[in-house]
Amino acid sequence: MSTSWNDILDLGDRAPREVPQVEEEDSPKKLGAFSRLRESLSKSRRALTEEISSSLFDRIDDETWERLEEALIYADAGATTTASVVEKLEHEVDAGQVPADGEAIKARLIEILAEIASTNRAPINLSAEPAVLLMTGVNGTGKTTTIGKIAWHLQKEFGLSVLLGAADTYRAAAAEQLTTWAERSGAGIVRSNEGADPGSVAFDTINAAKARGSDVVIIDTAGRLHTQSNLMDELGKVRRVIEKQLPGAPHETLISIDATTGQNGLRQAKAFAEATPLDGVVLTKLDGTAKGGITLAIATELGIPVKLIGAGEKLEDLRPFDPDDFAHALLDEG
Ligand SMILES: Nc1nc2c(ncn2[C@@H]2O[C@H](COP(=O)(O)OP(=O)(O)OP(=O)(O)O)[C@@H](O)[C@H]2O)c(=O)[nH]1
Ligand SMILES: [Mg+2]
Repeated sequence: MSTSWNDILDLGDRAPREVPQVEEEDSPKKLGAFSRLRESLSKSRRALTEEISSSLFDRIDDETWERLEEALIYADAGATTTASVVEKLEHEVDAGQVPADGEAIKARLIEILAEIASTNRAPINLSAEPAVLLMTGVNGTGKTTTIGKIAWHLQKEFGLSVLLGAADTYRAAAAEQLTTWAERSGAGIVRSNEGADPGSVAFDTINAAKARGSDVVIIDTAGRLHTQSNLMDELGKVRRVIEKQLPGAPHETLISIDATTGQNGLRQAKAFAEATPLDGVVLTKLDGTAKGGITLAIATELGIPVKLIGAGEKLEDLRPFDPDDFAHALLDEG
């Protein structure tokens, strides 16, 4: 079973609301969504499947394991993950735990990859009232777009009231972009002038949410400042303001990682993880890369679960991450 939006969101005790059937133009076409995703992931798939066809395991010798290793490295799974996957599979085949048969080995490989991708799996915690989601990540990785899409789902599909906070005051167009998404999704927005203190925007947003009784607050942050340490300091400040205004918040901190940047994206995430606790990853731009294996490296090296994946710029292209589907899609197995 695929992971649905219902599965990936922990909405706590909120009573389900009567949500009118969405019939807008931009309503995700439910039936087409999965096949679209598979199509978008085709580059990642091709990369691995060209190497890892069933015939790879027809004759099992050292070269088999070397080729599997190369394929995983090429797909950006990273050296640590690759070594542990290949070692495990080779051991199980040698020990006779997995029959020395191409299909059986491939099936076990998919299982192992899905297990890794399930590391620390947890839903997005929006159970508090109001729930605060803090969005972080390097510039251009898809923070604002992702916020817009999440807000859309929460408002239109779950009938929740969402308030966005434009705490990216560094870039002039940032608040504009977020406002467009607020209008589209029916969310409210709190914004200030360019150059304003991001902490004060976060402060005002939480206060407004409390006053209005909003269900969910989503805070957008800058992805670039003069220096990396400025960025991390500012993020820490915004977080502290949120915490002070609403003890226990932020309840969920997500980082967006651009899958096309591969191991570099992983390094960025490590730097963020040192500066602020992270609860989950949004892996974007999977449509533009052959390297979806970065999901596995994130799980092994950061221990932070991928919760959402973006495989395109349209609303329906942001999907809950499903480890099992992902492992199958990587190896092109239905
Ligand atoms: N192809 C593709 N493009 C995406 C995806 N997600 C976001 N984008 C595009 O990436 C670009 C940057 O996205 P933003 O949401 O503005 O990124 P950001 O992290 O907010 O960037 P800053 O505000 O500069 O820090 C936009 O053109 C998005 O449409 C995706 O999954 N696939
Ligand atoms: Mg942005």
